[in-house]
Amino acid sequence: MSACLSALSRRHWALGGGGVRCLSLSLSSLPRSVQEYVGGAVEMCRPAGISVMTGKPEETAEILGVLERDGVIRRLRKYNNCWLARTDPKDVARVESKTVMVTPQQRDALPPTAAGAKSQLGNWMSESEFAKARAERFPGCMAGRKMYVIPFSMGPVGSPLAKLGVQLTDSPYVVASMGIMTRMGPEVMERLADGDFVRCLHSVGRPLPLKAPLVSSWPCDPARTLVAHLPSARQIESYGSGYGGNSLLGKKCFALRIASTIARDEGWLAEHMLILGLTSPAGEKRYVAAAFPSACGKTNLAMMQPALPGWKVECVGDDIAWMKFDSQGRLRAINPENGFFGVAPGTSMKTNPNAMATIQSNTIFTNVGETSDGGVWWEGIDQIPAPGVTLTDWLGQPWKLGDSRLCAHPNSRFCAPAAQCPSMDPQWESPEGVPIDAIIFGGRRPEGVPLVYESFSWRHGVFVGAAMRSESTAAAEHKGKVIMHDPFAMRPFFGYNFGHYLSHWLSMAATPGRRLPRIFHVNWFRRDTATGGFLWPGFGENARVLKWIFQRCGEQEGSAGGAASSAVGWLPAEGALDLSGLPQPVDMAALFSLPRGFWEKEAAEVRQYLTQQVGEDLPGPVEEELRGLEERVKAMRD
Ligand code: OXD
Ligand code: MN
Repeated sequence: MSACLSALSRRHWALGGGGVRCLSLSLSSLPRSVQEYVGGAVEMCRPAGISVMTGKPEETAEILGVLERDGVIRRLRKYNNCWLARTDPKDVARVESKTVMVTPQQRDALPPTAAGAKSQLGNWMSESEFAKARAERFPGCMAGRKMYVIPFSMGPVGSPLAKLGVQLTDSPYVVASMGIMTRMGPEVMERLADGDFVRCLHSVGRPLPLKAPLVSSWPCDPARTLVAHLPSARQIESYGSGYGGNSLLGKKCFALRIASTIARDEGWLAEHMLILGLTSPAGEKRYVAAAFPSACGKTNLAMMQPALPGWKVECVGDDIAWMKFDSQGRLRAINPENGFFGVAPGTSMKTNPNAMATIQSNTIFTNVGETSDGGVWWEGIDQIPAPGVTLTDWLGQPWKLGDSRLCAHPNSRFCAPAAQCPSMDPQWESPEGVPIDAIIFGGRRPEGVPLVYESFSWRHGVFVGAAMRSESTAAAEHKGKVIMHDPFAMRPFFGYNFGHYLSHWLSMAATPGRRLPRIFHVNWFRRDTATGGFLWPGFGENARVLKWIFQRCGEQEGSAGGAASSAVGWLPAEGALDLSGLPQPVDMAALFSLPRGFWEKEAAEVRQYLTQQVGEDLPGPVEEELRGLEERVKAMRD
């Protein structure tokens, strides 16, 4: 046994069999609290070795070498340092049904539902059930594998808004991906010494020797996958899946579920939101944060190239925002991530040239198709393979254009460093965060919901967030297209009771002197009822909507200015939305119509949902806003 571990093992754990080898950095150089955490995990998981990861390029190259040797990734020779992983087809998405919050009382995690209804706002597991589930999974789960210790920061290292974590994992794929998605390195190590950290344990659940062969060289245990969160202990334990959303624990598990609990306790917000900077032709700049459920084009919006001459969009983040009011009363936001874990299908030079530029180097692709000249391919990439170039699908099978099955899995991903994106905002790593002027909620709504509207107030905006619905997505295990409730785009990511979350949002307005961001709702996806085609061109043309939002932020709150009041909120006044130079005519009447029958049904649906799912934990002010909508809809003319 090496010296670095012997001191630890004498104090904390005894090693059986051949002992543990300690590679790279010595464990004893880590703070005592980290050593203790690692010690406990080693005792339970019994790895064959430990590596403490420092994030150095040589170390990353070594990890990629291990993955290539084991057949987990293949080099994509068309690009620079890009790789393709194909997973076991049973491990391709977040598994919401196996994602649980472990709290002393169910009410801590979930509002009480109406009799007999199952909560749609997450899953709760009791502490005793979890202890049993853990004991059935983790003991010995890393046998024969190495445990990697990854100290990381969510947020720019040293930012007052950043938080630290330590992930222990037996997956080198996770190590390589965490190296892209988070910040690692000596500064993190230094800060760990005097700070608290979120404890993140992950195992693919396939100890060696294997009892059954791996599928696609991808270790996982889908039948027993469990992604558990213990918010009061600031702890995550994930077993059985190597797929990003379940295994890169800094992302959804830490930066949303655990962080939303920390944010509630500390008075800030951890949200499923992109952050972008918008600059007008006059050089004035505003930042907005926007919450969309998965697969609504968040990454495309965050990296948009505006179709409006003179306007500029710059990206701060594409998925998660941590936001806190500063001493001047401004809401400041950071992107806690350091990379993009974006959905590949649909990404092209037309839809997102900035993403396409970002993924030309240092990128790990998962479950996309491959071209015989060492490139990637997916549905919607908008590229015809050169003559003689053949294609392989995400399952490793030959594939031809026109085949009925998909070439790339609909939830296939690219994992790429944010710094490589040509449109990153100069302030994207600013430690104090960027000032947020507007918050946008949105969803994929084929019917009834106008292109854009503004809430009447912060309180009304909180209701608009609570009432969000969207067509379902491939990012989770749901099948088919249904309009699902997805309040604040956080339905799969709440770290605590949604009713209490709403109260927390309402409480942001209680402190005097704050400049509350204005709240908007957008829908790029309304369809023509006759033809079924989209009514709005989307993509770069969405800058027209952002321009209106920008202008509204400069007008007095509650004043008409460039807006007209409606039953749902402020709509752009006649002529206020810049339509100059639109490539094709847009049916504005259809895009902004508010069919009374639709809104009656929508309000009734929202009432039923909030009554059934949030019950007595629904804050009074949100219920009053719902009543306000119902009354305004009743007063609508046909
Ligand atoms: C994601 C998601 O992966 O929201 O970002 O599912
Ligand atoms: Mn997301």
